[in-house]
Amino acid sequence: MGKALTLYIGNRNYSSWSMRPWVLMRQVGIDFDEVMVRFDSPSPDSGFKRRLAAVSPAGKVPVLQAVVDETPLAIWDTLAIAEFLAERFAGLHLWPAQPASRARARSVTAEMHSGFTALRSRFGFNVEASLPQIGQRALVEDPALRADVARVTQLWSDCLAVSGGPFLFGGFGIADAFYAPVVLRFRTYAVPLDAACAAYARRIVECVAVREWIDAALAEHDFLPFYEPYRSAPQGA
Ligand SMILES: N[C@@H](CCC(=O)N[C@@H](CS)C(=O)NCC(=O)O)C(=O)O
Repeated sequence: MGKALTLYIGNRNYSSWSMRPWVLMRQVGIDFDEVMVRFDSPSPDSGFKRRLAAVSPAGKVPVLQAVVDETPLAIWDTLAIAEFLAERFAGLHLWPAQPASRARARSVTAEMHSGFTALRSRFGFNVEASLPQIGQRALVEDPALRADVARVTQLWSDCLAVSGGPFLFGGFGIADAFYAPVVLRFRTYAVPLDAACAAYARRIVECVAVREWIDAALAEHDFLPFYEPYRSAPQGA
């Protein structure tokens, strides 16, 4: 029998948004089925779009299929999915229990969800790739990218100083899941980090769920040129 929750995701190597709810649920022990809808082309009538149209009108991953009041419901967009999970699994404290911490956690999560456009466009999500030279050049060339990186690291440092760690608000929660793909971007493009941020990035990569995501991404061996502005072939090919 299927599980009560089904998460639709894209290719692990390329889909940073899919990674967020997947890692969140896996890391805190929420049981779910997974369906991968593989990206095949950027075109509006791609196989990806056609398959996803049957699940969600937004045509993007991730989508969480749930049953609410005995009725099947598709919840799309990472923030809506995170909020739904926080309500349904209130005992897991996916948001911090204390109101001021919760407001801060919501702020940094929303900041990730709606911002950091330079970081997202210059440092495309690519788990398998190692692009230190591209990373260095982009940081030298692009002040908006430098500002995004500085803001992320300042935010991590501030949260860790207040909470005492090991994660942004103490235990692993929604805010950490939202920044986990940023940790992997920093790895791909070898962004230099101070000791506190490097230690946080290491703790994220050592999370069982993040490790699983990385291992599965490496096993995909997909190469989709429209997601690869910096390479014409995978490393070692
Ligand atoms: N705001 C959305 C963004 C979702 C998103 O952009 N998903 C990408 C994959 S990471 C996607 O489905 N792209 C395929 C497309 O737009 O055709 C969220 O938070 O879930």
